[in-house]
Amino acid sequence: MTRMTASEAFVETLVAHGVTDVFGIVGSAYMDALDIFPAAGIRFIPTVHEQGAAHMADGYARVSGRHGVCIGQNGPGITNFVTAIAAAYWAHTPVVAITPETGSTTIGLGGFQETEQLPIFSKITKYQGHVNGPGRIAEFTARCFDMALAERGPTQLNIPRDFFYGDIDVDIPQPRRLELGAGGEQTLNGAAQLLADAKFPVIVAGGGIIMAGAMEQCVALAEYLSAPVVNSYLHNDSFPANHPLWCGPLGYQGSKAGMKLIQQADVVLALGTRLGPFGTLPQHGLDYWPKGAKIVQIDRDHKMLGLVKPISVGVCGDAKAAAAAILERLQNRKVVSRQNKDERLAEIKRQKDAWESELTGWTEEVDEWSQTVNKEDANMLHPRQVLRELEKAMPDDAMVSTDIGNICSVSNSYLRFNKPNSFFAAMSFGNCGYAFPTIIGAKLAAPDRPAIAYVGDGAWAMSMGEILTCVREDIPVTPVVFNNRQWGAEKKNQVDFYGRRFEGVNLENPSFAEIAMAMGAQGVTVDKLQDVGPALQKACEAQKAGKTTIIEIMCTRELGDPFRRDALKKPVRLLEKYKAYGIN
Ligand SMILES: Cc1ncc(C[n+]2csc(CCOP(=O)(O)OP(=O)(O)O)c2C)c(N)n1
Ligand SMILES: [Mg+2]
Repeated sequence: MTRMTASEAFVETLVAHGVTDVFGIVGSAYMDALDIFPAAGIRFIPTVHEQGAAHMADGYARVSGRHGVCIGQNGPGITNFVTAIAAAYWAHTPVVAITPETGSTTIGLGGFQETEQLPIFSKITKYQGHVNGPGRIAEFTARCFDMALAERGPTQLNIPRDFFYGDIDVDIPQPRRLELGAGGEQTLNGAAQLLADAKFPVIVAGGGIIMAGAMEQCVALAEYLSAPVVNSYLHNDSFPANHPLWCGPLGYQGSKAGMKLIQQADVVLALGTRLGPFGTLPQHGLDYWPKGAKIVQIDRDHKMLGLVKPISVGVCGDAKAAAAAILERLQNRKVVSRQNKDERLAEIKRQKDAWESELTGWTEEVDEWSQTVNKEDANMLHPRQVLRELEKAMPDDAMVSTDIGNICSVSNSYLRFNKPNSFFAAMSFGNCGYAFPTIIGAKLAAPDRPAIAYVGDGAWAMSMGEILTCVREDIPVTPVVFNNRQWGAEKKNQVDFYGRRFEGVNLENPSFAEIAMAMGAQGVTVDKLQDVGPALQKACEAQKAGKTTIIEIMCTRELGDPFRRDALKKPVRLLEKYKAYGIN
């Protein structure tokens, strides 16, 4: 045991767990520890808003596989984390949110910056460590770091602010890494048997492949079975897009090829995916989920097995080890799909070719609303054409984050990756304002990779303050802002369901490019299609010189399919005064 102060024990535990970067906003609550960050080799990255700090921690962790760490002032600094921690929860990201709390001796008196901080995060963290005295600060700190990786999600380290002070005798706990296995013998054998008998196996490649580093094993298994592979919703980087078996993402604005192929499956291998309900909703008018197929699901979290879809076999195991174990069981046995692979490969090619040419020809939306506004917005760019140009100009090894919105959602069809840890969408929590701070965190963790965020204009205004973080901290990224002068995704509902009665959806915007320049970044406005690709390439090139460039793209107000048709109903009004509002 070594005698040290509680702050020293806390900081030494961060060091022992490999922490080199912490995002946050300065506060008196933890200043005693912050003071020694530089001497410990920890960089503190001050942000504009604590939500930004927690999103940055998320992006940092998602690209690197290491913890992302954020810290703030007790009370308001900590409540500002909430949305971003909820987003990290549904992205399964190992973020450690350090939440200094009001002093233990005055708790409950309603002093300054006091709120109960544990209940607020109880449903959006995998573990909450509450330090109950200076003597246990290192133990709880270490446990929060271990749990974030073991449970794959954010953890909270709550520290009453007076517990940073005082002398303690302590051994700094070293990281404990959980070693996961492939799963149980019986379920692995059952999975192999179903796959061996399958005539048309299809693999759903989930986020678990990325987190487990299982892409190679997934490719090997897919090749052995000659099985089409679809990405689970918003995990477009779970299987190499340049592989002939890749068929694109399922879910909102996903690949019709992938959907038409999985529709034909008699056995589906859901590898490293919880099969989230939003990700398998009908799309493009296709109710594609193969209800008659046998489903083999592999997830490291047993609570996800069979939760959303009925399954035939559930393997509780690591995606990498499980994929390898199943392949081993398939070798040297009769595998039906190896006999009929030529037909399936031809079908994959047919569906992919058809979808690619449909996408290429799909330059604008053809519904009545879109056609009407497109006449008025004749000097603006069609989002789909913009997205295709961005796709073509995308530099090698790029990392892309996407926000929530109509144009960002349509981008799902145009974002393809050959490497894991490249795509950071807002995932199931779906909060506007996710993409920009997240890519800043990712860039800090992977400074040599081009970093791009796709953001709608509404979401951009919510998050653009973090331009200052890019400029002040020299973290160069490239936000692409789709300026369509509306909260488009929600406007689409008013078009489809509420008789085009527009309430709160139209936006009057300043020049975002000029704002960016006033904040010390570079800004360009693009209103010609031929300028889209070069603007992206130039901005990514500028990242090498440390420059952040905002690319503001002037888009038409046309709108792609809505998020979900199942979630809204046609308006019914019974009272006379609201009668006119009963029309859609
Ligand atoms: C924090 C938050 N507030 C509100 C919403 C509801 N919402 C979903 S999409 C959307 C519109 C997004 O507009 P914009 O960012 O301009 O993108 P566009 O749809 O126009 O492409 C809104 C308000 C949300 N998802 N998150
Ligand atoms: Mg918009």
